[in-house]
Amino acid sequence: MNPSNKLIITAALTGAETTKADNPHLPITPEEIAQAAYDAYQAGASIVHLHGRDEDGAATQDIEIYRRIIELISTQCDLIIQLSTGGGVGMSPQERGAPLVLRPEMATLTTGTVNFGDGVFLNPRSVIEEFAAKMKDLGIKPEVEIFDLGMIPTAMSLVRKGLLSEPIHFDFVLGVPGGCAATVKNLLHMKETIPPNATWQVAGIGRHELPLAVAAIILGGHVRVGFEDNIYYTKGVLAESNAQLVKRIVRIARELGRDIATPTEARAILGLPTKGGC
Ligand code: KMH
Ligand code: ZN
Repeated sequence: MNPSNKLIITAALTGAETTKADNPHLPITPEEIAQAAYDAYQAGASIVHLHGRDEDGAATQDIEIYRRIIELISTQCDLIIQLSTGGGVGMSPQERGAPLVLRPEMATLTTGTVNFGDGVFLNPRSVIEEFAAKMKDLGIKPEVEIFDLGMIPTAMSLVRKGLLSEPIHFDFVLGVPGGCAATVKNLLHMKETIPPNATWQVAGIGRHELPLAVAAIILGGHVRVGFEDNIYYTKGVLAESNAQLVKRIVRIARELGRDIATPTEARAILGLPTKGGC
């Protein structure tokens, strides 16, 4: 199979908003997050999207916590590590951008402001440019997070300003209350709006995670699943682990004729430098 046709699965393990009260299997400590990452890797994930939590379970962008998580994951496997610069709603840009000094292979870059439930995920132009410039300086590949349509032209304006390099990797996050609705029509429109050389994945929120993932598999995109976006396996039944959500995507993708990218293959697809396996 042409490796570029392979499916990249990102596991968004923890997020900033989900709590253990929502799903007791949510990984919170660095040890739990690293174990969840390894299990997701064994299930077929090639990227992990990480958020830190403090000892009380609250979202944190503490560098030492991220450092510990990265160290624990990297000694076990060659997963592509992607850190969040979104953090949690209400965090300052300084706090959100702090983990970039760890020079992960990837980090998120949201190119616009969006209502986020009762909060506002604030991304003024100055913050977007600051994060993009920092990632460029440090050699970090951004995953451009698109919560609404207007964020795509903003990303393209960063290319014109020399702050973002093509090919861009987009993540269409659909179904956040306040953001773009999680419909296949919206997904198709976004896919058709980005440059042909871009790569893209979908992260459907809640019950939209699975149907949009299947649409992305069919449309040649990539998929993100995990407790950050969805805590259920089926209606009313909590997922037991992030790996369980990954495994289902692997099964469906294979049935639909898409094999699963290893981290090495995912690096090739995304244009990341190669790295030793484990
Ligand atoms: N927690 C959301 C407000 C990202 O990781 O970059 C933002 C978020 C996006 O999760
Ligand atoms: Zn996130």
